[in-house]
Amino acid sequence: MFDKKVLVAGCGKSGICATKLLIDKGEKVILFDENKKNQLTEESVLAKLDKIGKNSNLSIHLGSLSEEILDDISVMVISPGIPTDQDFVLKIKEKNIPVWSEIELAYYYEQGTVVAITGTNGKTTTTTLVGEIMKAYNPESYVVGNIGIPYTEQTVNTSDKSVTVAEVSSFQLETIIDFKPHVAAILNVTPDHLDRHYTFENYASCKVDVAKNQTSEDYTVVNYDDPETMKLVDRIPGKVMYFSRLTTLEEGVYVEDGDIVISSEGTKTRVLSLSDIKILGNHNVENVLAAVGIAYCMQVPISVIEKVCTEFKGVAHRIEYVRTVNGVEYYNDSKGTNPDAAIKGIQAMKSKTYLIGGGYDKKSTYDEWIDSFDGKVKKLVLLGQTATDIGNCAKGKGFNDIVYVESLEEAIKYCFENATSGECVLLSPACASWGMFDNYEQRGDIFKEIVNKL
Ligand code: UMA
Repeated sequence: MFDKKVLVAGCGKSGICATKLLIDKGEKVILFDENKKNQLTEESVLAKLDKIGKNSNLSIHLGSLSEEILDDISVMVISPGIPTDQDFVLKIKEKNIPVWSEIELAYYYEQGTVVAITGTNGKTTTTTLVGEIMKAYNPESYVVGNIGIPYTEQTVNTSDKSVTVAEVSSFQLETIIDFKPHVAAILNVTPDHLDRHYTFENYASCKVDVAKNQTSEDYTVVNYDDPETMKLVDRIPGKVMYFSRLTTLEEGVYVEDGDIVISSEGTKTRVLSLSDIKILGNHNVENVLAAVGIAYCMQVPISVIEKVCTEFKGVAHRIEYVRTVNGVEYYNDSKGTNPDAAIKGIQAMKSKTYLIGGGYDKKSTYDEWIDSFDGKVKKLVLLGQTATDIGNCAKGKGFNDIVYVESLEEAIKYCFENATSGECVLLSPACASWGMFDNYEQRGDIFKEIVNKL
């Protein structure tokens, strides 16, 4: 038990599940939200807490935090979307009140073994695939985290036999303290979320912190082909297991003669053939290689890994085929929330493409994304806060086939009226959805809904 109350910051998914967990554990909770963008009321928050309802161990504060509350707090559990330099967070830190990530709280109560997967891109696909592999081997496996299911949601279900497979973001890792996955993975690191972390170094540092509490008994699976990830390896205290799509490794998971193989302590084992993988693109080969490495470190039999990797069909919102209308293929890549992810989206297209992009401004640079158009993008249809910046960047590079629109609906309408048979329409915005949508899932769902009505 904590001596005093626990302050939970944020009434999104994370804060609500953290509160439920704490109340379940008999703690006294103050649930707080600055409530700047959404219009929360005490009633709407209570409704989100469903069974807990009005509870003598719970009080809800919306708007601003009063100083006297801070004298009665043991720890603050922070939701990932709240920047750690927000005024009220700085005040808490000044008072020497520890700030815990929501994943730290889950870990505090959790039992069983933890697998944590981070990286700029591929997290969701790899986490889903590892989750499927683990479930096939150990039915007591849970998939949680940035993937959309708060880590604290499953904590009460864990036992010493369970495995938790967590997708973890830099936002979540920024405030971990003792969080220690037995197997971690860093898939790749390219610039993202610079509006929050300010520098690439700070961002990369959050990523490698996934391994900071590991001992020599633990493993981190690392992308040998990604120079920025390789720069972080010295900071990993556990064993490192490499994976590579491009190089033959003495130890690790790699591709040889079209097969994925594991080389470990002098033994080489074939796992599956690349031609058996159903998910498209080189980036997905990397995701499978990482998943194989993680599962191997978790001592899952090769036959189970092979079977699940062969059957895996991918995840929603990631280069997801929606429908063909008048010979035009529509793809939803709403999860292309940064330029690097969006490059993978374009690379996967097989013909001339109407590309719908733009959204929330994370202070990304778009040069490499536009360079990757490589004659494949026929029209760039832009919307959202970043539309002008992207448009200017594209024009600076001599790409002038640009259309500006006000809404996703208008973007799809334009593509529908102009794309001709054999061409593709791809929603792959290179930007977060915030400002126009709640999250990338909502943006992708709305895209699919409109396309399905065409
Ligand atoms: N809030 C404040 N002050 C602030 C900012 C927010 O009070 O300065 C309040 C808001 O009013 C709101 C609440 O905090 O009520 C929202 O908290 P949140 O943004 O952490 O949202 P959650 O619903 O808890 O969702 C979070 C993750 N969101 C973010 O990291 C922004 C979800 O990741 C994650 O799926 C979920 O926890 C469960 O773990 C989404 C995401 O966009 C998918 N992640 C980023 C990404 O993938 O690039 C990192």
